[in-house]
Amino acid sequence: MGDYAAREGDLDATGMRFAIVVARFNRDITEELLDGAERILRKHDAADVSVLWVPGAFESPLVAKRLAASGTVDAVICLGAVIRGETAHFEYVAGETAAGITRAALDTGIPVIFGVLTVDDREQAHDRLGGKEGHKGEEAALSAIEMVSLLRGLP
Ligand code: INI
Repeated sequence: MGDYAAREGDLDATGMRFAIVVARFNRDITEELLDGAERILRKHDAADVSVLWVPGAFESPLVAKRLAASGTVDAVICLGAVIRGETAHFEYVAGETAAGITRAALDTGIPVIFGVLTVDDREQAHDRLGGKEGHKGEEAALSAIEMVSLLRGLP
């Protein structure tokens, strides 16, 4: 077994600082994602949580990258909702948002979490807000805490 075999981050967010970048587009949905993420960060004793609103999910990578590079946060959580049935350019918005979020994390070395729902319709979105598919805002926050913890233990 190697040095890093079976290593996992834990969920103690004590002292951790987070930024949440949340899209105003489909705000009824993204506010619920935000509520879930904030609830989890509070529950796990995060030291600081800043919330930044952007017009749509497409704008989130730039803000996420700026924050991640600033040295002021340990992780960034991007929240948004892109609904296939309501946009002809779903693939562009969803795909470029995902690519940009990935790039922000890899360019900065800071976890940037993809908490963007990419769904066919509103019903599927609600299934992911505490319905049968869990709560994606809560899950995004848990992923952020775990990634900060894991990276702190790596060289
Ligand atoms: N932005 C979203 O966050 N979700 C969507 O479903 C969406 N649709 O349907 O188009 C959307 N578009 C706006 C986009 O994110 C940008 O704000 C806009 O293109 C300006 O750059």
